[in-house]
Amino acid sequence: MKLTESLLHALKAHGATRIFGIPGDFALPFFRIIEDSNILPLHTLSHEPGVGFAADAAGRINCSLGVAAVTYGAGALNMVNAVASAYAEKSPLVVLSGGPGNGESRSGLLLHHQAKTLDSQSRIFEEITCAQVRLDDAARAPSEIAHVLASCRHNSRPVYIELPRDMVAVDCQSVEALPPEKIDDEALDACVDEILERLARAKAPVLMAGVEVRRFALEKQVAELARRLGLPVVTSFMGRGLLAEADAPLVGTYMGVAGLPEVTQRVESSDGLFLLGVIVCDTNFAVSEKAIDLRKTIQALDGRVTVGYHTYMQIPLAALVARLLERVPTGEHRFAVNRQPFPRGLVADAAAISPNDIAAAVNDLMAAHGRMPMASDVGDCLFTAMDIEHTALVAPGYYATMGFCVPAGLGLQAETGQRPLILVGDGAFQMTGWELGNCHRYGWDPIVLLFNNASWEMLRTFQPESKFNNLDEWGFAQMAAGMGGDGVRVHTRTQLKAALDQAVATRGRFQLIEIMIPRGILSQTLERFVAGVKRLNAKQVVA
Ligand code: S1T
Ligand code: MG
Repeated sequence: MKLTESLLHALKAHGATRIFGIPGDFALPFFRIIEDSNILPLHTLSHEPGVGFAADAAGRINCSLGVAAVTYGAGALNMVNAVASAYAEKSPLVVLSGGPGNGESRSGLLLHHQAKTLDSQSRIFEEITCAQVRLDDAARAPSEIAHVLASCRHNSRPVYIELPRDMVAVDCQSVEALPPEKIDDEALDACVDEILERLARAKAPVLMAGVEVRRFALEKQVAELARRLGLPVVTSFMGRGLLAEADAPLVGTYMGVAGLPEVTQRVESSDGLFLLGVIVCDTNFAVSEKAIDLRKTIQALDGRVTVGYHTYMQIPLAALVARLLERVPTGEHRFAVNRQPFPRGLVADAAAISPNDIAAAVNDLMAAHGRMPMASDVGDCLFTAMDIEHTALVAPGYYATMGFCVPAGLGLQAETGQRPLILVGDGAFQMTGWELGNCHRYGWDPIVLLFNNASWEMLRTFQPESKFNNLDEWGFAQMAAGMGGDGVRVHTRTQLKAALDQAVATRGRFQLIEIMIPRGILSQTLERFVAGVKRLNAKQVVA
C-alpha cells in the first residue's frame, strides 16, 4: 500500500477518528490520498491555529488522538501556538506536515516556505512535541510510525510527522503497533502499598483529579476508587468538567482564593492530598490561600509517582489506578457530599446582563434540555464556566491561549456528534471566531455565547489604568448570517432567555448570541480571583 495509507491506517488503529487540516503544495499529494482513501474523514478549516485547536479538542474529548494536517512552513509554523498549548496541556495531538521532497532538498535552491534551513521547522517542533520523525525511507517508515504514535499515546503529548512530498505514494508495509510497555510489578505493588498506607493514616484525605484522568480514559475507574476509599473528590482548575458523567463524590473545583471557601479549606487543610494526573502549575496552585506543601502530597503524573521525598519511576496512571482498584475491596463508603451550589433561576427582566446571569441561564437550559459539552476560551467566560453545572469541558486552563474555543467547539461536535455550547469573549472571538463559517458544510450547529464587553476585561482587572484594554464595539451578531448562521444581540436578561430558547429550538445552523456586558461587570469567580490575588500580593509585600 502507499506510505500515506499505511500512516492513516496506523492513526486509526491508535484511536484517531478524523483529520483537520489545510493543504498547500507541499501537502497536496498526501491530502489527495487522505481524500481518495477516506480511511479518515477530512475537515478543512480556514486558519491553521483553528486546525490545531479543533484537532486538540477532538482528541481530548474522546481520549483518543487528534490529527492536524498542514503544509510545510507557512502552514505548520502558523500552528505552533496551538501545538504548544496541546503540549503544555498533555493533549495527544499528531501533527502531519507536508515537506520538501528528497530530490528538491538537494537542489541547492532556497525553497519557498523555508525559514532558516530546511530542518528549521522540525527543530522548532522538537520544542513542542515528545517525538518527531521525517518519513524519508519507506523501509523504516512502519517502525518509525509505530514508535512515534506509541510515544504520543504513552506520554499524552503531541508528536510531529513530516511527509516529504515525493514519499507519500511510495510502496510501504503496514504498521505493527508496539506492544504495551512492561510494568515492574514489584515497584507497582510497593507504590500502591505506600499510597494506601498514607491515605489510611490521613485524617482528612482528599483526591484531586487532573487532566491525565481524562487523557487516559480513567474517569469511571477513578470515581469507583474514590467511592471505595471514601475519598471526597475535587478537580483541579484545569480538570474542570472531569467526572461529570461518572458517579463520583465530587465536591467541586479547587481554585484557591478564587474558589468556594469550603472547597479551598478542604484541600489546603488536607493531611492526605492525592493528586491524580494533576499538572502542578500556577493556574492550578499559585493562588492558594494557604500554600500547599507539595512535598507532603502524593503526586501521580507523567508516568511517575512521588510520595513525600521519593519517586517511583515508570508507573503509568492506568496501571496505578487498576492496581489500586484490585487492592481496595469493593463496597461503598457513601458519605454526605455537599456539592457546589450552582446559580439557577435566571430572573428574566429588563436588567443588564452579568456573567453570573449567563451561568444561571445556562444551568436553567441544561436542567431543561440536558447537559451539553462545552468549550470555553480564556477570559471571564472561563471563570463563568466554573459556575456552570459539571459537564464535559475543553478549555486552555493552563496554557491559557485565546482563540481556542470556537475551533475546539467544532472539534467537539465533529468528534462526539453532540451539539456544544461555546463560551467566548469578544477579544478571543476576533481571533478565531470566523471558523464558524465552516459549520454549514459539515452540518455543525454550536450555540455560541459571546461575552461582548468591548474590552480585554481580564487584562483590565490586572491593569485598570491602561486604555489599550478598551476594544471597539464590533457588531458580531450581524456577521452571523454572512457565515451561514443566525445571530442576535441581547442587552437584557429577558432577551437572553428568549435568545437561548430560540437557539435551542433551532438546529442545523450555528446560533450566535452576542451578549452585551457593561465594562467592569465581572463573574463572581473572577472577582474572587482578583480580590484574592491582591490579598496574596499585599501579604507578600508585608512579608
Ligand atoms: N494572546 C493570546 C493568543 N492569548 C492570550 N491569553 C493573550 C494574548 C493575553 C490575554 C489574556 S486575557 C486577554 C488577553 C489579551 C483578554 C481577553 O479578552 P476577551 O476575549 O474579550 O475576554 P474578557 O473580556 O472576558 O477578558 C491572558 C490573561 O493571558
Ligand atoms: Mg472582552
